[in-house]
Amino acid sequence: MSVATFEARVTGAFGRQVRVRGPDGAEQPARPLGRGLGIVCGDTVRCRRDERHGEVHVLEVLPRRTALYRTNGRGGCEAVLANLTRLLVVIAPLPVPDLFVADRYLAAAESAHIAPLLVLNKADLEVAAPLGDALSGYALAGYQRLEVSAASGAGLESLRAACRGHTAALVGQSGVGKSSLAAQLIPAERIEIGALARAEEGRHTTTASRLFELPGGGALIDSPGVRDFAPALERLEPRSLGFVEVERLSGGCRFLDCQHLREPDCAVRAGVEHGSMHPRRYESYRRLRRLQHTLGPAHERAPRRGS
Ligand SMILES: Nc1nc2c(ncn2[C@@H]2O[C@H](COP(=O)(O)OP(=O)(O)O)[C@@H](O)[C@H]2O)c(=O)[nH]1
Ligand SMILES: [Mg+2]
Ligand SMILES: [Zn+2]
Repeated sequence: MSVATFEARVTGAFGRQVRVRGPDGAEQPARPLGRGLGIVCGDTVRCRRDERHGEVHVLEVLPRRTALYRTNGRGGCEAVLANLTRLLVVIAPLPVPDLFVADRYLAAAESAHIAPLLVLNKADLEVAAPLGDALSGYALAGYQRLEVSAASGAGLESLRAACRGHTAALVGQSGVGKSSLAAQLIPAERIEIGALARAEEGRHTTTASRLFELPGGGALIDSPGVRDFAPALERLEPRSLGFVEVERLSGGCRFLDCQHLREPDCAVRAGVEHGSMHPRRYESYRRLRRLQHTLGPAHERAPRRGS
């Protein structure tokens, strides 16, 4: 007896609760067969329909084109989203931005070869001087920026164009307006807005990333907001940790393995002094290096047993 299998796209994964969209376009729950498949939103999976129980089983995860990785609680590396071709790093004047989060997403995207785009939402609100200054740092690094407003509709056409044909994901702090933007781009879907604001008041939440088909082709993932994002450090470019301007400048450093901290003749530090890298971005880079030093060697020298 042969049982037909089919390929499907994972539209949501939360623990062992997985949703897939099959070739017929219908979204349905699916059950992973076996543990440790590590299915994430955006994955392509091979499925089989179990007619007797009226279920869909996930048999395997097909090779990923790209993956966004983070450090999990145990210092290990885990995929968060798969097969992205664009990362929309969303920031806003309110809530008060933590740009280190944005920097880390940008670094992870760069290292994973996912095209990043900085999206300044809530363009209807005033940009305070410190944010304006930080934005100039991103421009200096070479990041393209879209200014949009989910509230007024400004800039949404450009955002739509930037997503067309891509598998794009909206990431960033809670409250910046990721779900509001997703709701604008996919009006046919019911997307909950402000859901995480409530979750942060202490309730547990089952909010997970969700993938939607874009009307003009392509897919958009709305991801839950985060307070922090720790990229998987072993996946970052060793020389620059995924900071594009560090990558550019580091060619001039005296040492090939320069970490751009205290080494003599460091072209990156010189670049910061001469205004070719924004000091805030450099501070962000240093923090990520420090995180690498705290997590990295300790983790290698003393592997935890039994965990
Ligand atoms: N003023 C303004 N508020 C917005 C805009 N976009 C979203 N918001 C508000 O910001 C809050 C958080 O939005 P939400 O989409 O849930 O953010 P998320 O946590 O990033 O998904 C909600 O109260 C939205 O109404 C915008 O463009 N301008
Ligand atoms: Mg949201
Ligand atoms: Zn250097």
